[in-house]
Amino acid sequence: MVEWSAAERKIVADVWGKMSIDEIGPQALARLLIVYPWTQRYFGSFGNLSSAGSVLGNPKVSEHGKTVLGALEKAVKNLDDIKGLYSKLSKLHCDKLNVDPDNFRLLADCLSIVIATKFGSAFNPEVQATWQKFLCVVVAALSSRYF
Ligand code: HEG
Repeated sequence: MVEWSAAERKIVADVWGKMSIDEIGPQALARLLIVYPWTQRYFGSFGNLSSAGSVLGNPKVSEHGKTVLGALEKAVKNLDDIKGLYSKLSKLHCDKLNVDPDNFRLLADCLSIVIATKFGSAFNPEVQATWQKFLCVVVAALSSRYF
């Protein structure tokens, strides 16, 4: 069971409070699909992903980016049981979508880069350390069905 200090809880809530799901979600998913193009294999129904421009302008990518961040918001609000919260989602990604779990970490990294770009110096090492811990727990929870 993961322990969260009061300071860590505050940092996670503060980072989340400064984020817009509608802005950050699409950007993070688009980055994943552009920087790690093999991740496109899971999104065959999303239409044109053939260039960075088409990924960035693809409405299905934007919509799904918002869905992913919507799920992340639930984790922000349930820090003490992210594993339980994501058990069904992990099953879906593992059993049905067959997503390679390495990709969860790649998306988490893309998300951190998008946030760092947006927050600038406010995303200082202490904030990053806590945010990284949060994403680590999210990735482990989403991967739980695989192991
Ligand atoms: Mg996943 C569906 C969350 C990483 C591929 N993803 C979903 C859904 C949620 C979600 C909430 C909708 C579930 C439903 O319909 O019941 N995904 C989610 C999170 C993260 C993640 C929180 C990581 C932080 N997903 C992820 C990655 C890939 C992927 C890395 C592939 C590289 N997800 C994926 C696909 C679908 C979902 C292919 C189905 C999309 C669709 O058909 O609309």
